[in-house]
Amino acid sequence: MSDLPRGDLSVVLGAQWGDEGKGKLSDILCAQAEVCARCQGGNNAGHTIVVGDVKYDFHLLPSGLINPNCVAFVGTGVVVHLPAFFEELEKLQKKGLNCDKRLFVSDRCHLVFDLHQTVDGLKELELGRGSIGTTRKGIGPAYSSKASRSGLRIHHLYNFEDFSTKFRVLVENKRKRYGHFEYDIEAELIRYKALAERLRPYVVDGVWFIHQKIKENKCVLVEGANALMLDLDFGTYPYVTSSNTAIGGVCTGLGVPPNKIKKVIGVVKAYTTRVGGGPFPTEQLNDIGEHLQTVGFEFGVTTGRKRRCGWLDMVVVKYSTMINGYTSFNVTKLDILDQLPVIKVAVDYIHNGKPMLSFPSELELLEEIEVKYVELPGWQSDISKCRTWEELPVNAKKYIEFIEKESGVPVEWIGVGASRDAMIHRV
Ligand code: 2SA
Ligand code: GDP
Ligand code: MG
Repeated sequence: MSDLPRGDLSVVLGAQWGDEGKGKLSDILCAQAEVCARCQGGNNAGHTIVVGDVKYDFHLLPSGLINPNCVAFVGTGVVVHLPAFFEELEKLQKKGLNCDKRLFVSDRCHLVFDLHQTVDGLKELELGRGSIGTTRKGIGPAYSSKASRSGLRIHHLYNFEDFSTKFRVLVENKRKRYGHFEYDIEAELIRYKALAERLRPYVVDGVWFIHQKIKENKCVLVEGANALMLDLDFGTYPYVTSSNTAIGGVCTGLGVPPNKIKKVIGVVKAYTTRVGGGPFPTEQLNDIGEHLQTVGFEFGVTTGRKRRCGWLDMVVVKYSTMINGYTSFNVTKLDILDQLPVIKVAVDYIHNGKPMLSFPSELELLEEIEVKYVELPGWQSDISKCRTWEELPVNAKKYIEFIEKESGVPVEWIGVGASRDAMIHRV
């Protein structure tokens, strides 16, 4: 087990378009971490963790909950749909997790209402063929309310008269913009009054809470959701989510200074997947894509949608590395490449005969590029039982070393299967 720093933050971030396996690594590291915090996103996220015969799906709550010694914290930058919060908690409890006194939520978190989910659907309809392909969990509209200063935060629930006034204004403003839609305001207010009381034991001053843990010299792990290429500023805008999924989101979402971040582990799937709309230069709309989708069982954890699949893209990984400053990588799902005789990796985007400097801002340019690949030999053997670097076939080692050489980032962890133990740790 790698040593996580005490009194400082370690961060797990997705380096591509999400679903790299952040949940699995977070769970493993939470054997050591005493606090597992989410800092952005909401229940659009989907993190699957397999422990023995039990499969857990996390959406809004931190994966650290599986480990009984770990406290879970939903930080300020997360947008919280309260019915989903309790639904997920109940599901986990039914699976035998005791979450008593170890789940906390920041009083400054913005709330996602069913209203935001309705608007999410209406916006997608308006966009038609150019729709983003959101999870329809109301994430974008909730962050829009926050940015336009008309959102409601958890602490507002405890001054219910004021909350009710603000809530009515919020609904009416959305009706002005989208036309009348059915929404029973009074019934919703009754529901939220009860939800507020149910939530009370979980609510903490989010800034004080995280700083207290730091002061107590606790080992704190931040579990990123979504991924760099879905970041609101640095992703493939507008085909992104509405939060800062990059390293900056850790500071803004928890209220901690950057000098408290000591370790940033980038999770890189050994190939690339994307769910929803938007550009994907190495996508394989052919037998290879289907092979990766089927063997990798690439379905959305939140929506059940099929994920689009393609080759590993080092242009993306290097761009992601510049922004997030990874101290090491976890390469996941290497086992999914087991059967392939040849594996391709994108190393450059060629535009007008020249390699582009990096991943471009203008998505239109991506339609004019040619992707330059290198071909690496496959290993064509089952690596799912390998538990040490030495046990990996030589071509699998070469694949990992190629990623290290191209990115300049050491690969510390290698995933060879879905279960918790199917991980190689290079020390
Ligand atoms: P949203 O709902 O506003 O955040 O959608 C905006 C874009 O962000 C993508 N997005 C995701 N991409 C990968 N995984 C996510 N979580 C689930 C999973 C997704 C699922 O783990 O599989 O079940 O479909 C996630 N959440 C948001 C989304 O596809 C849009 O492209
Ligand atoms: P996250 O959103 O980044 O946490 O990833 P997801 O949970 O959405 O998707 C990753 C999927 O791959 C999950 O079903 C994991 O159980 C699975 N997984 C993670 N690592 C590995 C691995 O190394 N090999 C295999 N075969 N599956 C993995
Ligand atoms: Mg996921």
